[in-house]
Amino acid sequence: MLEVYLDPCTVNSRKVLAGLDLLGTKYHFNHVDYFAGEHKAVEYLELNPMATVPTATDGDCRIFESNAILHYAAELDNVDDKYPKDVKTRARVNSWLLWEASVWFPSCYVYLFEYIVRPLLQQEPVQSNVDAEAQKWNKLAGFLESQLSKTKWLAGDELTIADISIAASMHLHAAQRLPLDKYPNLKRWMLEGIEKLPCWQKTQEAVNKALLPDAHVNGNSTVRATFNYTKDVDQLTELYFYEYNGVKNIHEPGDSPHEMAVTDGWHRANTFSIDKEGFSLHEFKTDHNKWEDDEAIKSNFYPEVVEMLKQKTEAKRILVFDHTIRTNAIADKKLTDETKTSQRTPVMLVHCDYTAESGPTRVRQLLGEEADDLLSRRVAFINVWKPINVVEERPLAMCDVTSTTPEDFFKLYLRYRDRNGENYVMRHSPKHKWWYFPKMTPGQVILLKTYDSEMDGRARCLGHTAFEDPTSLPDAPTRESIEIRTIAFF
Ligand SMILES: N[C@@H](CCC(=O)N[C@@H](CS)C(=O)NCC(=O)O)C(=O)O
Repeated sequence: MLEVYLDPCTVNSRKVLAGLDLLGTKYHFNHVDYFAGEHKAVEYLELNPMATVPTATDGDCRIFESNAILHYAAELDNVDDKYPKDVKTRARVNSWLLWEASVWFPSCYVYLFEYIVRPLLQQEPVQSNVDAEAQKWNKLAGFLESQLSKTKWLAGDELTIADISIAASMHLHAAQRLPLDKYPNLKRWMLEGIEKLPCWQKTQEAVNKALLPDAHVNGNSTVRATFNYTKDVDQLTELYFYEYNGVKNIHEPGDSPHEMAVTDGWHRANTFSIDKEGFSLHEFKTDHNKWEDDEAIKSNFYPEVVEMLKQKTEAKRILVFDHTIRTNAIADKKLTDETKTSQRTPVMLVHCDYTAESGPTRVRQLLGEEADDLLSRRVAFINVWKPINVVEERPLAMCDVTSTTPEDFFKLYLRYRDRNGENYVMRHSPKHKWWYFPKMTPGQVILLKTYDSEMDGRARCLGHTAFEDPTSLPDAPTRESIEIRTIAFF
């Protein structure tokens, strides 16, 4: 069986999926998550050291070029019409396939990158890059136009894999802003030929979902909910974790509730990064299921978290130092109850777990003599948030760091009987952009950056909170989740 390794939203992967469908080839699909960088992971590099998708294998045969995968499949299944054996027709098909890989794909990719990839990365398109490519792209499009003014498909009057190959590079032609109106035959071939093919239509949805976020943001994907910000008053903001009768007029956090829009992040789930937005979402499977057993969590689950984080962050060392299980089964317990247990109710307060001071302090508390050396290099605190059941109520929301400024954060002093701590709470700003992942499953985790020593413009501090989702059903099962606190040393 042919094994294919690819991400259906990328140009050359889509080419292979649509092409294999057209050829009727059976294959086994292996998802390589491009936006999560899985094509750069060690296991994938063993398969394809060029770190590009797609790759295919058949037994000991490895094929690392998308067009070669289609050649192979056509030969394997002896599909004579889509990759004709007739020498002259085959030469025409091969010419287009080689032309596609060497000049057409690189030229169309400039448009794809500037108008689709950059906006996904929240960057402005660099128009001068498109302008510099335009003359070449128009020359290439003119060549296609001339062929398609003579024949229905590229290699003649029959559809071949050459058509799928050439179409893949321009698969998002509208969003790529390719000037097709100037090329009526090319446009006719694409809109009335390619886009009507079942193999093409079947492969469209994955592309739209990953690359055209706005096409999927509909009225239902943004809800309005109350977020508990804190008023910045002329007084310290404090939270006592014990009954301290001697203190009067304490300014407690969470006294500035605001209704905010919170957007479903699933349509671009693969694109969030802990260094940019301050959080990221990943698939993460574990066999561990003894969530009531703290010792088992430490001995079985912590090591899996360490491995996953090493892979996702490229940190040299990961220290997992505690965890909290959140469940409403203990909802009657006040947030400030004195308790040694690791079980708490979801926190309904916009906050970030560390401040610029408390991050390094925590490293010193936990690592003693090693701390000075470790703190001389980059250190980041990353929380790993994992549902234990499907999240049907009180989801976690993240305040996109690109919508915040350092001035939005101020200190909350945490008063314990035997020590003081501090974290950040946030003042409200209408500029804040909130994200959440409704119905997130136990097979997924969110990484939250709660401190970073690096001050080069990357995300340092992520405001987050649980919130009451107004769309949750009244009888929705209680949300249960685990949050693991870690430090990454670089
Ligand atoms: N000529 C190769 C090109 C493969 C290629 O460049 N794939 C892109 C995705 S469409 C990729 O994996 N790029 C790697 C990267 O962006 O890091 C083929 O046709 O398979």
